[in-house]
Amino acid sequence: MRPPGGRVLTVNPTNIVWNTNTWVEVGVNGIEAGAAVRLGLYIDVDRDAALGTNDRMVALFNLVDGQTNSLAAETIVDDEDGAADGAIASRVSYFGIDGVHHVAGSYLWAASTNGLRP
Ligand SMILES: [Ca+2]
Ligand SMILES: [Ca+2]
Repeated sequence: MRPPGGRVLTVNPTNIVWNTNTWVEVGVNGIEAGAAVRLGLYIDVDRDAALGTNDRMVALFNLVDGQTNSLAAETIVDDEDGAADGAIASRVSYFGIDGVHHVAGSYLWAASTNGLRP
């Protein structure tokens, strides 16, 4: 049974300077307990702050509510809370300023339980 309030995707922080080394927390709430979620990061090519057909995916994470990674690696994106509780608390490493996540630009996060785009 889906909790009341609907699905919510949260991102913190929502803006970083290109040379910042940090974690970006991405949360998905209001899903079925134990649900699989596809979490995508898109470059907002037309910079309209909305996911459209011109925007391109640059990262995709397949997550399951309640599953952490078997390697116990901090940098592998998973459900940090480890509980099948209808919420995924993930975090993405933005450490290492030569990484692709540090390319200056506008990005969008999207989450879906049944496909790449919500
Ligand atoms: Ca767009
Ligand atoms: Ca969870």
